Amino acid sequence: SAANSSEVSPTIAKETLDYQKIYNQIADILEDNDWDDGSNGPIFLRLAWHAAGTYDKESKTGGSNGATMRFAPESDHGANAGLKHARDKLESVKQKNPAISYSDLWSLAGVVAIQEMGGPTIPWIPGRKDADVATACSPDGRLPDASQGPSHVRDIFYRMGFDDREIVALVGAHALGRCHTDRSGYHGPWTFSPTTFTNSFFKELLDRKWVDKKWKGPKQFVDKESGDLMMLPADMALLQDKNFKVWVEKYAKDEELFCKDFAAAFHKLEELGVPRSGNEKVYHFKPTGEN
Ligand code: ZEM
Repeated sequence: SAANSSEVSPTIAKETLDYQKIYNQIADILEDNDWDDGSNGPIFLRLAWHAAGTYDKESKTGGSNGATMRFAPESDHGANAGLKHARDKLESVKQKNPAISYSDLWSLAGVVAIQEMGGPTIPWIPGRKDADVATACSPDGRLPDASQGPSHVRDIFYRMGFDDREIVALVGAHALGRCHTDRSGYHGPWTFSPTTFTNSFFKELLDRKWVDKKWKGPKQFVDKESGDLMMLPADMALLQDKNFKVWVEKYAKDEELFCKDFAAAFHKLEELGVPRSGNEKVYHFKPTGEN
């Protein structure tokens, strides 16, 4: 209320956090992982994406502000299976920096993951506030369903406010990480370099012959030649739709363009639903290799 805000003492300096230091602390635990491909980078990125990708531009609900995935029912949504590993892993950084909100911590972890795995610099702005009640949880069904095709993918990302070009750029994150049968039910990595940020998702998608995987699991694709790589039905949507495919082809040819478009789209994703005045300081972090 107005009365409350006027009671805030101007003599109490607002705590300023050293975000590069927190960035470095997250970078320090990135390889504290002895399963998967030896990196928490991909799952930190998936956490940041699932926190933000619940945004609905019409109702202006969802998004990374609030960190509502800490609470059931959102923590139990099928799409979020496995993300507890990432939330728990980041707890040590929260303990060292109690003043950072979980919502800032998770979105910053997405930036650290991308940059430390060799991706572009992602501009980042702090100031997200955690919701303290579970009633603020996003409804289930806002994140994309991997079993669906182009129109579903488009509907989901248009709801957040993205266009076709941004959609394709964002899904290029599937250069990183893998699917886990005990989480999503799908299996395998998209690329042979799942801990390095490259445009290889688009190259593999275009260049390989993709066939139905013969197994008892959900419908997915496997590359005919090696049998080691995978695509989700929703990944194949980017080839099936001609307006998506234009961008798959551009990004497969031009990694610099992909990195530039991805950085802008990912920054936009992390800003969805976060109240801003326009005067905020924008941070550009140095990868730890350059400190
Ligand atoms: Zn993903 N993603 N994603 N994604 N994703 C998975 C894993 C990862 C979709 C999807 O269903 C799945 C974006 C878009 C879309 C990452 C980042 C981003 C998995 C496997 C599935 C099923 C989960 C598991 O089993 O562990 C669909 C349908 C998408 C849109 C059409 C966007 C956008 C992303 C970031 C910008 C990442 C990094 C992973 C790997 C996680 C890991 O643990 O290795």
